[in-house]
Amino acid sequence: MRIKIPKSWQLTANDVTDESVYRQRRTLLKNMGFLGAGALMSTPAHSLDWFSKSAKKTFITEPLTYLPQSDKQQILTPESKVISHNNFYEFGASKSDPVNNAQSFQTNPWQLTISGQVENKIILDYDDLTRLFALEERIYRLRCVEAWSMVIPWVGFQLSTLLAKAKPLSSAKYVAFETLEDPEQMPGQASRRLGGGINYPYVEGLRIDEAENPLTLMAVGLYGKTLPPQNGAPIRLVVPWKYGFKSIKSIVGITLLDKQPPTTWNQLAANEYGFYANVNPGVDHPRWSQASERRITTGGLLARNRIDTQMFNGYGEQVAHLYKGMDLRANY
Ligand SMILES: Nc1nc2c(c(=O)[nH]1)N[C@H]1C(S)=C(S)[C@@H](COP(=O)(O)O)O[C@H]1N2
Ligand SMILES: [Mo]
Repeated sequence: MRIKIPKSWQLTANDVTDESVYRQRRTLLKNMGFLGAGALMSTPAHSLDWFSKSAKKTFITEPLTYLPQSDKQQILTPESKVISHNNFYEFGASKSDPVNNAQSFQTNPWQLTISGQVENKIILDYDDLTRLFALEERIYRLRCVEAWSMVIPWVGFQLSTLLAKAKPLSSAKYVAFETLEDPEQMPGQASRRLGGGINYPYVEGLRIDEAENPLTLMAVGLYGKTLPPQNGAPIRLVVPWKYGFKSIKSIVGITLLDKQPPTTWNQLAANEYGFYANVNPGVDHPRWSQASERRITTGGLLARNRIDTQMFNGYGEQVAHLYKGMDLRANY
């Protein structure tokens, strides 16, 4: 099932100015077998196994750029920053820890189980994650609660297509997500100090209508390549209208529930991190303002990269209706 997104949001890569978009686009097309050999040189930083294996399946060849008007002239966050400035506390609590500590993380074999209040329980293995779904490339903003943001070309599929295969029962009102628990591979789980005091596994949740919204993506790649471990390989959630912590990485379990599930950051500091976590410039974090953000771009001291934060991270047209009548100050 594909739900149409309003036209104003469906742009092609030509609407984004950064030249690297085109280079990356060509790399992706080449890997998918659409460009002749020798069309360009590419030395990918990480494995392309999934994409080369899935070359024959349906793939929307132009990326869908889901950016608000104010962002259309913005450049993509360079790949080098997307894969080196991360929050993934299982590999350490500082932004440079994940890239340094996650490189030998084993993502194959993998098992993702969809269970709970469903008609069909589903278990997907590593190959299924991309083989079973038509992959799309989508450019989304992602804003961290710590007030930095990026613009990232993700590769993935709509969570709604996976949920539809599992057939949620009418009693299913929430979707809970769980990250792998493996302290032997994840130093932050082995040491409370390294792991920022989180009780693992990392868990997240969405209301079922949020999970089924067409913007909610299961990402298996970025910049046309298999997802690097520090960004949540082999499969992670991307919910672009919510603060980054909702976009849980390296998922092994999806459970349909009749009640709201606990979430990691809410358990750690309930007054700072709510269940909804919708990007909202009007509701500050208790310790800092949420009115503006630092867009991570090509950087440099002279980069003018402080921008106003937008309600729902700019995706109000797609999601504001989900919260009609709700007090978003109380449900932060
Ligand atoms: N399992 C897990 N998922 C996680 C996190 C984490 O620490 N553990 N950090 C979250 C936070 S706070 C953010 S901002 C995003 C960052 O995603 P990125 O590193 O791909 O930009 O991942 C989210 N998903
Ligand atoms: Mo975050």
